[in-house]
Amino acid sequence: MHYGPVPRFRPQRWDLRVYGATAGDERYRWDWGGFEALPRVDVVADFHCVTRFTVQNVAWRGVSALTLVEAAPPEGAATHVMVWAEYGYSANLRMDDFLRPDVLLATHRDGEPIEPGHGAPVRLVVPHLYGWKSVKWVRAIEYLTADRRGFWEERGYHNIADPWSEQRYSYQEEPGQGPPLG
Ligand SMILES: Nc1nc2c(c(=O)[nH]1)N[C@H]1C(S)=C(S)[C@@H](COP(=O)(O)O)O[C@H]1N2
Ligand SMILES: [Mo]
Repeated sequence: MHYGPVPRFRPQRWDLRVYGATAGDERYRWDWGGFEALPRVDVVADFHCVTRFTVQNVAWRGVSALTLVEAAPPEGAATHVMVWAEYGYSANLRMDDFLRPDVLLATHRDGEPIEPGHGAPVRLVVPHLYGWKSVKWVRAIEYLTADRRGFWEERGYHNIADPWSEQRYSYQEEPGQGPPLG
């Protein structure tokens, strides 16, 4: 399930960038070879789609968000991240949600490279939040010092997206759970 076309993966052109509120205003960039050289983790997790289905016990493999943040440290004031995909799709996350140990930039699902329609070559997996936070075709991470709404969070979906509290829609947000809607 996604908005817009499925991008074609061209390894020579692909990169992953980290920018925004980094320590010392550094900018980071990994090309495909550099990204493939990062250490891998395995995570088994359920996947919760907002339209109520849950896929259980998916085996993901990829680079832990913690590994990426250690390699590209944020400044102390960074509170949130915006995860950017091809074609401008985005999702915002609290830094604490991004840094949960089972959050990863996945390259493999159940032992196979992720399929193009499911986010190849790299997708975010955030098992503890609704599926629209699990950005497919990730190309950049932006560190933020104030929260900002991503693609669906601007269009009526909940800013936090915790499935255990059924945080589906922005009208359910309590004061302080998200920036004002534009
Ligand atoms: N780049 C991008 N990532 C995206 C989306 C999208 O439209 N574009 N849709 C999200 C939504 S709403 C869901 S439910 C999941 C679906 O992931 P799947 O297609 O692998 O099941 O991807 C999420 N990631
Ligand atoms: Mo979704």
